[in-house]
Amino acid sequence: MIMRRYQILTLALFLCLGAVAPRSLVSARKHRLDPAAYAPGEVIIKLKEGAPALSSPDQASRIAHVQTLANEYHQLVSDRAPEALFSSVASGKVAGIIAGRGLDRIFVLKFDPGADLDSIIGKLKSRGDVEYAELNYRIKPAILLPNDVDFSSQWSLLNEGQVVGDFAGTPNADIKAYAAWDTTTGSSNVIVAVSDTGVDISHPDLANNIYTNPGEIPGNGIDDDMNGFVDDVHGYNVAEGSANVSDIVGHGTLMAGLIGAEINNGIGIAGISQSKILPVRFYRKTGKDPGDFEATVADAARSLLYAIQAGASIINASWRTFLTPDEVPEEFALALKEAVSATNDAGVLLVCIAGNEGFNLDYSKIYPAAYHFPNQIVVGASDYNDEMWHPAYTFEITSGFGKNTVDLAAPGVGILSTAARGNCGLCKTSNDPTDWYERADGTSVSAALVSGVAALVKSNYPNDNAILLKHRILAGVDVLNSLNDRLTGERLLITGGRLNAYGALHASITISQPALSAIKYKGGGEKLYLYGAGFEKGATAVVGTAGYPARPKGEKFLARVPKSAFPSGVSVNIKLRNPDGGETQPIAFTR
Ligand SMILES: [Ca+2]
Ligand SMILES: [Ca+2]
Ligand SMILES: [Ca+2]
Repeated sequence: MIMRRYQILTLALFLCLGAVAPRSLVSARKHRLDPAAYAPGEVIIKLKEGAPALSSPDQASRIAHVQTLANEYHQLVSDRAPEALFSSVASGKVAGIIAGRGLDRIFVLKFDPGADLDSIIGKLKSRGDVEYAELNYRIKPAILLPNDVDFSSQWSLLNEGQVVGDFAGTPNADIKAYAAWDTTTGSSNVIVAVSDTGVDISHPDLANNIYTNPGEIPGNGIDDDMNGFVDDVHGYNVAEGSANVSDIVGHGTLMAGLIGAEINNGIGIAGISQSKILPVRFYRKTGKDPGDFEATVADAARSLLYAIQAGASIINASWRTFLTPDEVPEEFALALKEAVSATNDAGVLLVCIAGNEGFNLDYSKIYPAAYHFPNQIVVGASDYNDEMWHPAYTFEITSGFGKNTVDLAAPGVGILSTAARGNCGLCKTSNDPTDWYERADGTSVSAALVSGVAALVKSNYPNDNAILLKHRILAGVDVLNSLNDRLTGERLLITGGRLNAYGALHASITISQPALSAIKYKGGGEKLYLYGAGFEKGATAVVGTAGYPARPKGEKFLARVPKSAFPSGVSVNIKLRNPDGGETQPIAFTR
């Protein structure tokens, strides 16, 4: 007995140290990055507004200018020209957001892989025309641990206490999907982007629920709908600029099945919402081996922008930056942060993972989870007993957590989903369709379940913006003591709860009700003034479908909005959105 108590105390001390230590390590180690954490020879720069390199109107000469700029510091390798973060000229809401955030001023410079990037970045930062310069960090999908345990049902959707692996589950430790489906099984008008390693779009349990771009003719080499992407019929491959969204790892196909595998088709599994899956692949293959693939922050940022452009309401982002928390520099991955802020501007829900390393995200920052934009929802993994995902017989936790950072938990252990077919890490080579499924563990899985529930909620409340969807999901959770720290009883999650699909559909939420009485636009200064009542700090001016940060200026709020958001003679709806998701009625405005 005494021995046992001693062990528990030791563990408790260890856990405390684990929670506190990373802060000091951040400053001590910030310059000793693992070379695997960033793309060799690549630097992301954002130029300041009015930088001479931007003066040329066409993209090719801008790129040439940027190359000249880079050449001042290092001889570029000739076959690796700089790339604009967004090479194509997008239209509609993305154009407004890109201009508003200055995302069109971001470029990826390509130096010799052996170049001293620290020194180059230092010099670039000291220039008057450079807003920031940083490494192009790598991204990884949350490691999935394929789980061969054979059990017959999808316990996460309905848990009747069945045996899961070596353990009996707890009845009702599930997300109440069956109850939710009495209300809705999801609308095909809702698009969920799977920002990932690709999706096997011909999988028989997915094919009918894959998004089809109505304006694009496949395979003719023409951008028929003029959205800036050639032949993007079923999503897009932003890493390679092609229509090939096939899954090179198998991760994205698992996510797609959890969100939207076809229900009642007599095969396989039931996805949560019968909505449309938009594959956005941002990983590229780097060799023939199934493990040869990679992606960077620039690729991930492009995937988020493509998803907005294509009209997604929800983006499943089951990936994180490659760094370990003790390597996180203070000003880290600003280009990714700006792309995430663009998803917030666009009012798209971004579902993020808490990671599979047991980090306390309040201290150990992984991204995009730790950015804290209002449209982000951060998900940890729970098990079939409604405890945080943990190894058997220990007090450790495998799931990321954080009572100020991680919103909720969702099932993430032994979850069955669709497997991609072919030669890739998690792919199936069998010809038997009943084999085209796989069990997996991880916060990736948990995030996908939240994305599926978000799609159900959006189907039921089509006018909800991302923040309201998030409110409903968080208000609907089952708050459970079993999710708290098993030693101290302390909360590990913001809500202290596990996802509940039925709860999300039926929760009542209270939001602010701001009122817009007038607007004024001064095109010369790109200033939009909003007058009214009930505006709150952190509000967004929504122009058409694009959002721009609005700040208090005396009694009114001011947003900087480019003239391009107001095409001359065209009526545009303007409203204000508070950080809690409450929106004013729109005012129609014609410049
Ligand atoms: Ca197109
Ligand atoms: Ca085409
Ligand atoms: Ca099915």
